[in-house]
Amino acid sequence: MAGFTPIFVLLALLATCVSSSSKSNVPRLRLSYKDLLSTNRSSIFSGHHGQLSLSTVYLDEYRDRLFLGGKDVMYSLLLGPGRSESKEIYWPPLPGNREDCIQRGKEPQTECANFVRLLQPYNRTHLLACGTGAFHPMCSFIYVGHRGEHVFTMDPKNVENGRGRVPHDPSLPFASTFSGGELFTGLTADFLGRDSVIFRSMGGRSTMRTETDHKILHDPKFVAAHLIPDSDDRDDDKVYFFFTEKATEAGDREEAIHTRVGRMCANDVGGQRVLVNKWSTFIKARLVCSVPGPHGIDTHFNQLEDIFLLRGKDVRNPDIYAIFSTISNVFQGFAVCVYRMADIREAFNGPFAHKEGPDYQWGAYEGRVPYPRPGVCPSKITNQPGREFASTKDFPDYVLQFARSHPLMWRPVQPALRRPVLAKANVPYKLKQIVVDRVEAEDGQYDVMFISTDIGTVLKVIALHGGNSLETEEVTLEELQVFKVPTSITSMEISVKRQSLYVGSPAGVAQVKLHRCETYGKACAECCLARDPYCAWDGSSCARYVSNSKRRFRRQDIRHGNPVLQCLDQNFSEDLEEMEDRVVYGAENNSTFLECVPRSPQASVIWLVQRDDRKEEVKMDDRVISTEQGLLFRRLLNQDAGIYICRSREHGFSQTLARLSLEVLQGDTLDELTARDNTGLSDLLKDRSTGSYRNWMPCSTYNRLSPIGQSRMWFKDIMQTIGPSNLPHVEEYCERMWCNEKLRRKHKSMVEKYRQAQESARKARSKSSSERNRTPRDLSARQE
Ligand SMILES: *[C@@H]1O[C@H](CO)[C@@H](O)[C@H](O)[C@H]1NC(C)=O
Ligand SMILES: *[C@@H]1O[C@H](CO)[C@@H](O)[C@H](O)[C@H]1NC(C)=O
Ligand SMILES: *[C@@H]1O[C@H](CO)[C@@H](O)[C@H](O)[C@H]1NC(C)=O
Ligand SMILES: *[C@@H]1O[C@H](CO)[C@@H](O)[C@H](O)[C@H]1NC(C)=O
Ligand SMILES: CC(=O)N[C@H]1CO[C@H](CO)[C@@H](O)[C@@H]1O
Repeated sequence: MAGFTPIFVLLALLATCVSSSSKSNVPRLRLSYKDLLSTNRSSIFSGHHGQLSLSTVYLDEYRDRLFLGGKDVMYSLLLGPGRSESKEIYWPPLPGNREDCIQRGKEPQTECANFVRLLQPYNRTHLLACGTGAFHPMCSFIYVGHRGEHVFTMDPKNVENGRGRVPHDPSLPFASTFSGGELFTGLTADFLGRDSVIFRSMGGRSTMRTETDHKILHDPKFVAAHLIPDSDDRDDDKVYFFFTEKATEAGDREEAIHTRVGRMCANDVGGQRVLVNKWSTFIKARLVCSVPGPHGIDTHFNQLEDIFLLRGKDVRNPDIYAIFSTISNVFQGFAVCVYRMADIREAFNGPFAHKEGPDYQWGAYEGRVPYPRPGVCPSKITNQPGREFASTKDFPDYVLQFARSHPLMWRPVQPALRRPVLAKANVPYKLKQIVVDRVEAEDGQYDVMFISTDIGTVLKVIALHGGNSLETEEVTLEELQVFKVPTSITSMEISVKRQSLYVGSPAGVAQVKLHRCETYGKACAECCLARDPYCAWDGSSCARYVSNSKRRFRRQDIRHGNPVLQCLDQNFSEDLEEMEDRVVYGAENNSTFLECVPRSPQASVIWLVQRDDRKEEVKMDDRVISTEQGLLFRRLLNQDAGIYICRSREHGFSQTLARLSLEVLQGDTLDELTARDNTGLSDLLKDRSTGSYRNWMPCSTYNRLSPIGQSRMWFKDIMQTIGPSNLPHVEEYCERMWCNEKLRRKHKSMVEKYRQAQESARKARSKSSSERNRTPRDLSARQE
């Protein structure tokens, strides 16, 4: 039964996609690596020596600096406008450790180096840095100076043992957060990577850890750790860990993996007789992210990939965004679920999960729960006269016994709206990291999600909720190809202050601007269709929307993207009637191509042909094919001549993209043409107004599309569809006539020489005529 579930979901997901819009999963705009660099949307830092092998990033918005940890190296980058200063610290393993690592059978390149994996602010002048130190974890303090100065130094002698703060193995996951001078870390803390544990270290208090017990942690993979206050009382502060682990409660399904949120009190100091120096307040609950399927069978996304805390004014109640995956033989799916702190707290305040004995089912614990209830912090509330629990050391033994035997809550945490805000099935990439920006727009707030993939791209997505229904509409605004080659994005930070993303991959770190409204186009309609909460039409251009600005004019329609309503009084981009016809020639019985590519892949294109005064839609068949790049005539007939109008349609809005006047050249003209000398091109093919030669065959895209190789490939594809027998011919023809730059230059220079010759002949003639003292009249008569 379980095996069927994914198929149900796949169908359900597909059904939702299809019902909203057939192209809704396609990004509105795709920007290539080159596009991003050429418009200054993105810039890349890859270290001073090429390969950075980036392993951690810490964004310091207060100091306006970005700190990077890589293989045997750390960097500090200044982020201010127009500043690109970087400083480096070389930090290899301690002497002997590299050799020891290799001797113990580890890989010299990928394991026996110091991979810096932790960079946390320590105090006003120093960062804490920890690295794997060639399987000998080590930590040190980095002097970064005060705000405004750019210093970055480390005392190489002042290095501490980093065991319990970062894993030995650079490939093993871990999560940590630094708070109140103490470091909370979830990791595997031994050489073999088997001792899974949550540690607290540094600071004045004794080191704390979890008990080694599968009930507490069962092969966990830690994803994130955050301190989230529960009330104004600092003693009530709790540290939350987000991780996946083997689900003991799933019973015989040994391989079942569940995602958890686990928490402990920051001020936990363990018990007096039981749980000495072990967490006494640790409890955990399941995080559910599932899609309801037909017949009440939900499909669960169980594997947690990343967590982002969207913090608002209320520090106690951030929204928690999570990426999940599910990977099976039948399908690979991803989902983003959002959790509210209130729901997480409710699960922790609910019943504990309980199993009476090996032959019993799991259920809710229905007996009396001891006081102080496990999971409650020693704080003002527990420290009342008569019931004085000022520290976990004061908790009675039976409380601690109950806590260690009931770490799991019975009720899982459901996402807001009880379903994902975004789901993707069988896409050719994996979702890796997420950051979210809450953006103020004309009609309310939108959470803009930036989601990175394992192929070097970042998707910018919003999820729209329908008025009264639970359905969400997912709108992918942009797909940014941040890295040139496909590479897995391993870290992503957002700076609202700088309006930038910092995107890390093994290849380096890219600074990418959150928005560039001009990219959407120069017309109100295009700006409106973009549906980007960052952008609005201000009366003359598509520009950053600022909610409190006094500008009267702002047009934006994120919910519906309806330019007809928004832009009625605004001029549409290039108006149909004003658009000049472009002349395109084709040879009878041969193939020809009318190019027309809409700016957005979400738009669909229709072709109209105008003959005399009648406009009608072009009929597609085996001979006339509509392709993504334009209209292809596989064999051109005389009656195909006419004016072709390419119109795009998007979100109920249509726009004319091109008007092309197709002329069909008959056999005789062609023979004449191809038979001509090297200049090749008869006057017939000259643009009548400018006298220059036009690129009207598919080769025209050679200059327009980038990279060039790609369009050449595409051109070949088109030619393949025409049939292999004609391929060499058509290509040769096209190359010869229109794509051969040398030929064109040669022709141009010949024309130039011809002109010069004529000019000198004219001069020679006029000179001789004046010498002979001819009358103007004679001259003119002669010229006739
Ligand atoms: C990109 O930045 C460079 C240098 O700051 C500047 O010269 C160039 O004009 C910018 N290009 C665009 C498209 O803004
Ligand atoms: C910060 O910590 C470092 C390392 O312990 C110490 O040397 C330095 O004095 C501290 N700085 C401040 C301002 O407390
Ligand atoms: C629309 O275009 C016309 C002619 O090009 C121009 O006169 C008019 O000012 C434009 N209107 C707006 C609102 O831009
Ligand atoms: C095109 O094909 C038709 C029918 O096959 C033929 O009659 C005509 O002469 C051909 N024209 C040229 C220029 O080859
Ligand atoms: C101008 C041109 O290339 N014409 C070609 C059209 O197609 C026929 C048959 O495929 C060729 O013989 C012509 O040379």
